[in-house]
Amino acid sequence: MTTVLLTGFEPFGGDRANPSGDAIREVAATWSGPEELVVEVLPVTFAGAAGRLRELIGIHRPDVVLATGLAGGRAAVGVERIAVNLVDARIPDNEGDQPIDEPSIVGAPPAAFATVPVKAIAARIRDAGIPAEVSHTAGTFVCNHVFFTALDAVPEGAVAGFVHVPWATGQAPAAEPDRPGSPELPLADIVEALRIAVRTTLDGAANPASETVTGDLPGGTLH
Ligand code: PCA
Repeated sequence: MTTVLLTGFEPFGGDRANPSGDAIREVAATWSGPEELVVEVLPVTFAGAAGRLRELIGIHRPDVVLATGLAGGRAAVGVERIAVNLVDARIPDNEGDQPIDEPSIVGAPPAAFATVPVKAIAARIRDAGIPAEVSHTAGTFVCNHVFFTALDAVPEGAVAGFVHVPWATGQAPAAEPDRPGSPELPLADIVEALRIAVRTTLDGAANPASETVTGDLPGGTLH
């Protein structure tokens, strides 16, 4: 049985909501298989999140690990291409920890590439009419830490990736005189984008040559 581990995050930074957690619950509620889908909402803590992810990978031995989180301020779903071995927290996590300039995993290489087909995922999400892009930084907070951990912990032969999502409609913090409001996407679009990300990864795993179809699309940035 093919198993997919899909994670999201709880709210953090004083926010009331986190669309990644809401969306993965909805993906699970509407999942019709045939693969087994395991979902879990992770804590936004450096101490807890990566350890829990390793535990889940050990229990379920997934073929695909897709972690997701909120990137408030982004307008498009971001399929992350690179995890860096760096923690530099601009704000405290949900336990008040704020590690600065530490490795995500001591002794590991400086960075790792996602092993899910990032360009194919972004292209298929866009084909569904939902804004999506390949992103080249997942930041240096808990999301990047979990992404880097997923790539380190994933079982031999399995793949891992990370998808950042914008705010869901009605959830972004209100605009202030010195700060514009953040872009939002309907939660249903975020749910659909994550479903497409999982399905595209499963299709890619079943047919590795399929990535070449979108592998030569430009997906980089000039700066
Ligand atoms: N976003 C944060 C952590 C949890 C989340 O949903 C991040 O991008 O690091």
